[in-house]
Amino acid sequence: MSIIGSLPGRLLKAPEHFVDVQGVKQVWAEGKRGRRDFIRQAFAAAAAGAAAGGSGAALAQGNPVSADGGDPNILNLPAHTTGLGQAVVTDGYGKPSQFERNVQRRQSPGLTQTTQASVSFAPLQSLFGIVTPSGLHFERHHQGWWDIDPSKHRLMINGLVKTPKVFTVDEIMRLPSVSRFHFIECGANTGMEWGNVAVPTCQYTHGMLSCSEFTGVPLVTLLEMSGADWSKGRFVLAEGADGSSMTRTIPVSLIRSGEVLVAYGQNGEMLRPENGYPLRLVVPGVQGVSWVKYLRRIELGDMPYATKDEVIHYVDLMPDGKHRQYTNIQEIKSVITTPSGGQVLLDKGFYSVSGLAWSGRGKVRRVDVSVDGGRNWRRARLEGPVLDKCLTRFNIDWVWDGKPAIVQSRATDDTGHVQPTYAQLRAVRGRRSIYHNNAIQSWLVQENGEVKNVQVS
Ligand SMILES: Nc1nc2c(c(=O)[nH]1)N[C@H]1C(S)=C(S)[C@@H](COP(=O)(O)O)O[C@H]1N2
Ligand SMILES: [Mo]
Repeated sequence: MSIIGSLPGRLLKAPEHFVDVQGVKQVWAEGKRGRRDFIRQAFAAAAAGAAAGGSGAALAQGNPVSADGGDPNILNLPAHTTGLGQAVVTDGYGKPSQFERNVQRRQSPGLTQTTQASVSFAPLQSLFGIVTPSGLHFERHHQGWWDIDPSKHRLMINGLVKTPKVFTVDEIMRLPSVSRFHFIECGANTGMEWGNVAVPTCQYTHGMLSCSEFTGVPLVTLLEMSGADWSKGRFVLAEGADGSSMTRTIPVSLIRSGEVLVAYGQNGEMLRPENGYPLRLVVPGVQGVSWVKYLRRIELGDMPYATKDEVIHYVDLMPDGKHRQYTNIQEIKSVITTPSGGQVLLDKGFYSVSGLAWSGRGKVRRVDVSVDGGRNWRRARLEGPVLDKCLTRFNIDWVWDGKPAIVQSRATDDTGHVQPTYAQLRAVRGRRSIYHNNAIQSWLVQENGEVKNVQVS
C-alpha cells in the first residue's frame, strides 16, 4: 500500500491558493485549546471536591464549606444558576451560541478570483445528523447572489405547451405542496483532489454538499397546467434570473416522475437568498448546477439545449482527451467527518467514528469502515432515517491504540453501486477531471493525534 501525500512536502506541493491555512489553523488551535481547558477544569474541580471530603458544596471549585452549611452564597454557584437570565429574544430570529462561532462556512482564498463567482464550503466536520442548518448551507454563485422581491418575481412556462403561462410566487404557493429531504452536491465537490491531495479539511474536500427539507410544487404540475405536449417534449430548459444566465437541460423522465420540484421552502422557512429565494429547482440526485436558483423560466423542448454550462463547464475530461457531457447523477459517495483532517484526537481510547453517505441513484444500503487503510472493513451502523437521494449518517465504534491509523469509509447504494478507490476511479477517468470525484476518502490519524488528508492507492 502506498500513501500519496502523507509527507509534508507533498502537501505543500498542492497549489497554495487552495489552502485556507490561516482559517483552518485558527480553528484547530482554538478547538484544541478549548477542549483541553475544559478537561483540565473538570479535573481541578474533581480534585478539589475530593480534597474537601467529597461534599457537594466543595465540588464547586473547592470553596470552603461553612460550618452549618446554611448560607447558599458560600456555594459560589455560577451566575446562570443563581441570577436572572436574559429576556426573550427581541430581534426575533435566533442565533447560535457565541461559543460556536468557529462553525462557519468558509471560502478558500484564491480558489476563485472574485467573491461573486465563488464558493463557500459547509463545515461538515461540525454538523450532526443529516440536515444542514440553512445558515451553513454551502453556496455556489456564478455571478453573485440576490435578494429578489417575491412580489415582483415571475416563473414563465413556455415551449412545447398549449398555453404558455406566467406564475407569480403566490400562485405557486397556493398549489398543493410536497416536502422532501434531499442532498445537493456541486458536481465539482472534491474536484481539487483529482490530481493529488490538495486541501486539509473535510470542509474543503467535501463541503460543497448540504442537505435540507425542501418544500415546493412538482414541476410536472406546472407543466400539466400549461398543457405540456408529452408526445414531443423530451427535455426541459431551466433558467435563472441572475446575471449568470444559468441554464440547464433536464430530461423529462426525471420531471414526469414528480421528483423535480419548484421549491420555495427550505428547512421549514422560505429559501435563503443565497440559495435561490424565492424559487429554485430541486433535482434530486443530480449535480448542484441543475438546481437552478432564482428560477424564472422553464421551456419544454425536444432535444438537449447544449448551453454554455453544458458545453464549456460541467463536462468531464476523459483520459483519451474527449469530454463526457450531461453526467447528471451524483454517484455513491461517503466521507468520515469525525475524525477528519484538521481535527486532533486528544488521547487514545474510544471514539465513535461518524460520517455521511449519499447516492444520486437512491438509498444508501451499507457503509463499511476501515481503520487500516483498506485492508480490513467492518460494517457501520446507519443512523435513521435512510431516505432516497438524501444524506445518511453512519457511525461505528473504534478504540484507538495511539498508533498511526488510516480511516476510510466505503458506501454501497441500493442499486448495488459501490464507491471506488482512487486507483479504480483513475483507471477509468484519469486524473485531469474537475467534476464527479466520488473516490474513497482517507484520513491519516498520526501518533500525536493530528489528523491529515492523505490518498491511498
Ligand atoms: N441562478 C443560478 N442557479 C445556480 C447557480 C448560479 O450561479 N445561479 N449555481 C449552481 C451551482 S454550480 C450549484 S452547485 C448550486 C449551488 O446551490 P447553493 O448555492 O444553494 O448551495 O446552484 C446552482 N444553481
Ligand atoms: Mo456547482
